[in-house]
Amino acid sequence: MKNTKLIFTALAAAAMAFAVQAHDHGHHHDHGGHQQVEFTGHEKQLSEVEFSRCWVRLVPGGRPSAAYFDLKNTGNESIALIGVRAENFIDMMLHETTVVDGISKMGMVDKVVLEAGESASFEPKANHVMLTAASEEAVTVGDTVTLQFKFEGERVASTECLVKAINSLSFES
Ligand SMILES: [Cu+2]
Repeated sequence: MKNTKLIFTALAAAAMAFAVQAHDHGHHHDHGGHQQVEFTGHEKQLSEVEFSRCWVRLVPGGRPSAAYFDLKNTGNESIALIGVRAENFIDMMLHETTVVDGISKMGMVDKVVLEAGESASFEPKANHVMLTAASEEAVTVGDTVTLQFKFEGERVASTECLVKAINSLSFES
């Protein structure tokens, strides 16, 4: 009986440690069973999309960082962003932040659809790419990293992103 109690205590401690870690980003994590999108390497280039002002807010210590950018569908058909990856980063996910009853929550986004000509901004307190540096040495403030995005229809596009310090608020500041 005593052993059972010990196991429960250990589980509770682990759950709390995760909650504390998630809170460092200022949100609550909800990863409810979503799969990360696979990149096969056989995708075709999507040229009808334009990325700009991409930057990464680098959080040290193996904790999740976030990437922000603007994108525009420059084509005549709708496009759907479904995944992202970058060298030297792990656990990359499309996320959105929503505020419910004054509490900021974060959850996975399956896809972001842009109609022809439409633009979208990934920015603090809204949509963002969650990503974690593969190691303390892998990514440094001032680096330029390439984010590769996957779209429905086996298409990919990429953009260069500036790695900025944890206290940065936007691409410019
Ligand atoms: Cu997030």
